Amino acid sequence: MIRAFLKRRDGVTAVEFASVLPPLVTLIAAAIEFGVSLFLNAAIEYAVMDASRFGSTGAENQGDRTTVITDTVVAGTFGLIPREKIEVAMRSYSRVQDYARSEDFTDGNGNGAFDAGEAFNDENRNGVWDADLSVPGPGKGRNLVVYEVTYEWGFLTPVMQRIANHEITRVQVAVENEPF
Ligand SMILES: [Ca+2]
Ligand SMILES: [Ca+2]
Repeated sequence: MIRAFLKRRDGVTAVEFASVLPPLVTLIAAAIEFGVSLFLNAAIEYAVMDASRFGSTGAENQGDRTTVITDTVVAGTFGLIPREKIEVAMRSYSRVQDYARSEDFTDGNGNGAFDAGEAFNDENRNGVWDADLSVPGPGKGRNLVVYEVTYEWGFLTPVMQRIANHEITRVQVAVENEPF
């Protein structure tokens, strides 16, 4: 196409080129945004792994771990994500195999879901059936901790800014605590 463009320096080619330019620019802008968001996700995963190594010995409290994760994300993304756009949440499971598991129940009416009145095994002894067995916070030794980092990301290129002004992205990393 470029050779044809160079050979034919007439109005027709200029018009043809002008008509492919907007979709081409949009495509390039989308590719840039996609690349940057891949980079940000990788940087956040790295930050969480790094911070969880610091936290997994139990030598500090939840507040410190949150600060370390936030600091590492800010430092690792070259100022692309401002500190106030980052949220860190932690929940922990006493056993690794409890991840994404609900308390066992007897499905009396066979609808595949727990309904009030059906018998259940109250493993955490809180008197109610739980769809998720996690508790908030960084947990104890050998607990599985799920770190969830949410950040609000504004698009870099004007083309994408016209389509949408920001997106909310969530990165989850699960790490097992050291015994402590
Ligand atoms: Ca049921
Ligand atoms: Ca329960």
